[in-house]
This record gives sequence, structure tokens and C-alpha cells, in this order.
Amino acid sequence: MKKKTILITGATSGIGKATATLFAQRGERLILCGRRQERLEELQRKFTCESQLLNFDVRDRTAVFTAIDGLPDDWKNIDLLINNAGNAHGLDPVHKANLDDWDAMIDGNVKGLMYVTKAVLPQMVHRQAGQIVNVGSIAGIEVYPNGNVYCASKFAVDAFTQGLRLDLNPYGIRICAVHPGLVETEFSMVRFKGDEERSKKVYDTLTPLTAADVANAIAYMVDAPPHVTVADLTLLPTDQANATVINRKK
Ligand code: NDP
Ligand code: 8X3
Repeated sequence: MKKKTILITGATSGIGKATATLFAQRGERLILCGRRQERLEELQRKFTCESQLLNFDVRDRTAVFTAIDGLPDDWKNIDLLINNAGNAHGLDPVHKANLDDWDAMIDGNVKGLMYVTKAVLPQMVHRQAGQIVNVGSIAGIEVYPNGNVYCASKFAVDAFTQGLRLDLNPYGIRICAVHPGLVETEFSMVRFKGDEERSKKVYDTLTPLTAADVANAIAYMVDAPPHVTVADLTLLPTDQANATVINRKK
């Protein structure tokens, strides 16, 4: 079977890294994106599949287009885009929140995802083929206390995903979203600005999802027959009923 060319944003950690690992094991062709160059290079050394590394900040519109437009010709036809890069910054009530945190979430999780999509889409439309998987969140389905702007960013990802599905309907491009609940990654370390104790508490009183669980869900959407679009897949730890109801052990 023809190898897929797959662009994964946020491949340096967590869900993106687990997804890259899964597709590397299948021998696909990977375009690994992130800001931490040493981690990108480490993945490239570890993987035996063909790969390209793109180092850019998704918030930097020029950098996004320069990197993607600058891919070698035989890497330009991207079959699968996994829009995963993103983070939460802070968990504060609106009146106490830090505006830089808000900018980071709106610029990265929302505008960054849109820029990457816009840069990748023309060749998919031209070829009338391709698939996009956006990593949303349970936070894009329900708002939780102090989640305000992070939740808003993931609601925006959901709205944009729906818009893509409508606009690209004539072109046979599959538009999918996965909406995970709590996944143990570097996510909480970023949200809590390196506070290890606080981050650990998010996960150690339940059995959270692993990044590999989400990678497997993405693979399920990718492996569905071409006439099937798994439009939305919400994936929760069994200990989590929704955004706020969690069966914590202590
Ligand atoms: P991690 O912190 O482990 O990974 C985040 C990834 O995103 C890193 O590879 C990071 O790479 C990249 N990234 C973040 N900001 C930027 C940026 N401005 N430009 C380029 N790359 C960026 O967290 P997760 O793996 O958990 O998060 C991945 C996605 O999953 C996010 O969209 C998150 O919102 C979503 N999610 C996470 C859940 C969880 O509980 N963990 C649950 C639901 C959704 P680098 O720093 O090298 O640039
Ligand atoms: C990440 C999961 O519940 O921390 O999107 O928002 S949550």
C-alpha cells in the first residue's frame, strides 16, 4: 500500500509524540513539527521511517507558511494533517487571569491551528483527497470552572472543524476531531507553569488516558474506510463522566 505523508503538529511531546510513534511504526512518511528542535531530532534518530522536521511556532503566521511551503516537492502532497499542537496556560477565574496566557491560548490553539490548516489545504483541495484530524477536548464540549479561555479556544476548534467539514464537502476530504478528557502528558506542567506537585495531582487520583490511547483513537479515524468519516470521537477515562465529574480515589 502507498505510504501516507502525515504532518503532525506538536510532535515533540504527549499526544503528538505518541501519534508520531504509532505512524512511524507503520512506516508512514512523517513531517514532525514543534518548537523544541532537539526533541524533533531525537524522534528522527529513533524512527526508521522517512521524516522531515519543521521547527516553527504555530502562532507565527509567516513561519507556518514559510515552513510548509518550503517542504521538498516530494513532501508537498500531505495526505493526513493532525492538528495537535496546543496547550492550556493557567487555570484562573476570568478576573484574575493573565492576559499573556489568554493570548498564548487563542493565538496557538485557535489561530495557529487555522494557519496550519490553511497552509496544508490547497494541495488537498486540488487533489480532492486527504484527511484532517483536529485535536479538540472535552473542554470544547463543556465549560468548567476557571477553564474560560482554554475552553473558548477548544470550542473555537470545534466550530472551525464543523466549518471545514461544510466547506470541504465537495472535495472528498475527511474532517475529523478527537475530544479527549484527562490525558497524562506535559499538559498540566505547562498549564501550571512547571509546578510539578500541582500537575501530578491532576492525574494521580484517577486512571487517566495515556497519550497512546488518543493515538489509537486517531488511528481508528484514519483507518476507517475512505467513504467513512468519524466526525467526532469523545474519549474519556472510565473514571471521568464529563468535564467536572471525576471519580477520584482520594
Ligand atoms: P503536551 O504539553 O505534552 O504537548 C503539547 C505539544 O504542542 C508539544 O509538542 C508542543 O511542542 C506543541 N506546542 C504547544 N504550543 C505550540 C506552539 N505555539 N507552536 C508549536 N507547537 C506548540 O500536551 P498534550 O499532548 O496533552 O496536548 C496536545 C493537544 O491535546 C493540545 O491541543 C491539547 O489542548 C489537547 N488535549 C490535551 C488533553 C490532556 O488532558 N492532556 C486533553 C484534551 C485535549 P513544542 O513545545 O516543542 O513546540
Ligand atoms: C485537556 C483536558 O479537562 O484539562 O483539554 O481541559 S482538561
